[in-house]
Amino acid sequence: MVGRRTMPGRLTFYHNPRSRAAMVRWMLEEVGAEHDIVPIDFEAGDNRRPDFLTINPMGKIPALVLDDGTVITETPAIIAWLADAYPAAGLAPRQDRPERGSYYRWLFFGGSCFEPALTETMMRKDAVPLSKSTVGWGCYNDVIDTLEAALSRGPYLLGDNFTAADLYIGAELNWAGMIGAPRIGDSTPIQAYVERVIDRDAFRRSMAPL
Ligand SMILES: N[C@@H](CCC(=O)N[C@@H](CS)C(=O)NCC(=O)O)C(=O)O
Repeated sequence: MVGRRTMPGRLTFYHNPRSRAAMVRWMLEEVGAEHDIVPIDFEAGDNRRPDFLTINPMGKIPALVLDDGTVITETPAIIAWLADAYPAAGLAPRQDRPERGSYYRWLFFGGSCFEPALTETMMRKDAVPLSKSTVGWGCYNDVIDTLEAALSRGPYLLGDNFTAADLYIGAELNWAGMIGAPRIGDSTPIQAYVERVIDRDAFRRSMAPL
């Protein structure tokens, strides 16, 4: 296809290990992408400096910049792009496979349902719950019920194969457990899934200090 390359060039990754960027570092390790890391120090205000705001006006990381200057933000978008850009890693079902639909489903579920439901539960503890039929994530308990049902078919969200959707959902569930979110640490299917998902060399490499 005209204008498409098979392998991306060197990537630039804006990173802080105590942030969602940790998921992208794991994904970069999974696919073996050549990249440079630009550390972002929140305390020093790096993410609010004008040069960074030209990359992401939201002042947030992770951000990935391709060698042609294209900027990708939003963790699941970066993860999905990397899975497609490095097909040899086998972390995304091909577009013509039926699993591709489920793959999109769970990637988007992470960003549009799990994350906001978790935020609502952890940060609005005493607030009146938002209308379940109006907010896109319904409610936290429905989100967790849905994930537990999906994981009970396991070992992975799409069946036998680990995909980038597992990396994202698994990492988010792992993080939710660490911050003491309800129904995570005491859920047998969720804990078994998290342990399975993070038992990977690329995850261990991504945890090494830089
Ligand atoms: N929707 C974004 C959220 C990114 C985000 O909120 N990043 C946080 C760190 S986990 C951040 O950069 N916070 C710094 C700030 O907003 O000042 C994603 O999924 O990547």
